[in-house]
Amino acid sequence: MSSTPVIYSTAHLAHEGLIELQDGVVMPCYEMPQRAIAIRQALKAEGTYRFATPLEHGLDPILAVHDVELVRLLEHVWADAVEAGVTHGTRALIPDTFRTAAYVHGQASSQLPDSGPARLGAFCFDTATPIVAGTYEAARAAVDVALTTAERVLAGDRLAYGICRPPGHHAGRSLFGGYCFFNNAAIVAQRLVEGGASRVAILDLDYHHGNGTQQIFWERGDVLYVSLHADPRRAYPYFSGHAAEKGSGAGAGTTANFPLAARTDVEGYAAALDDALRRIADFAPDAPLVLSLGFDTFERDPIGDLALRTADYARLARMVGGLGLPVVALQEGGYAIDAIGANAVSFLNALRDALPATAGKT
Ligand code: Q9C
Ligand code: ZN
Repeated sequence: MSSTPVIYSTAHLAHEGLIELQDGVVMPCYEMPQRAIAIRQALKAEGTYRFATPLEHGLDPILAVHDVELVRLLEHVWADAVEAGVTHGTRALIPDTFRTAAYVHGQASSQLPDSGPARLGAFCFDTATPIVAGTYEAARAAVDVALTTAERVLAGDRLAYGICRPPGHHAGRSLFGGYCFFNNAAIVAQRLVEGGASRVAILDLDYHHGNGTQQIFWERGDVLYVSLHADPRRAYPYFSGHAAEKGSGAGAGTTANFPLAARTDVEGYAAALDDALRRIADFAPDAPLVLSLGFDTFERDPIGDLALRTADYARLARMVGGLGLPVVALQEGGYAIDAIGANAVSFLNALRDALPATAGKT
């Protein structure tokens, strides 16, 4: 039996925000280095995964999805803040003033602060996504992890897994937030299109709606975005992910959202996944499936309210494998540190076993 490639970079270790602001309360960051460390350790212990570091891909694949202004801001904001002396001895930058649609409405000026933390509020949508000295490098490395993972699948592996950290699916074209800076999955999907695919499907199984991925491909008919997530009527990110959102223009009908009730267990989840997978099969992708894989659907996740158990991930993975598509699996959320490794093993072992050996050759 051949082993499954896992792509991992240590660059994520330097991205450690330490605090986030939730409902006015200062909390320790849920999105912490230990997440990726725990997953890596659990997969290592399995003995059937082969680890590799990512290749550098440069900025072009990022700029194919993101506004250059977002990229440059993230590159320079920490150094600018240090130079301006506005880090106040704290370890993280979190914007405090947001340029929302309501703020901009009816005004002529679109001028932004030139640089520094004040500029962040024009590109960010929440207070959960702190920036530290190592954030930009970590976000760049996560993209390289994702692209390298995709290349393993294009080279013939039926499954490859990228331990992307920071995650990506909340990041939009000019927008960061939700612990995400660059949209790893969207960048991979775009790469597959540029490589000649005419129909790429992204399946998002994170607990939260991937508002960024949806936005990036909203008007695109060549990329199908399908997401299962907690209903935005009660759950972050609140402003997207309703079933009525289906894309527009050339992308009309190529977004599909499956909002889930609180405490949804594997039966309810599998029923929605069955519908979601049918949507993907009907779309007939001619590229590997891009899988945004979150384990914040776990019953004991500290910020989720769904009810999946470790063994359930194997059942769900077998369903995904039933598509018969090779899979580029990219880590998104999941914050139950003591279980995230076992959950990843459960999912990935079953997915590998479920994928036909020839899938990678299509
Ligand atoms: N009051 C990912 O799982 N905080 N991001 C929510 C709700 C942000 C989740 C607070 C959650 C971001 C990749
Ligand atoms: Zn999530």
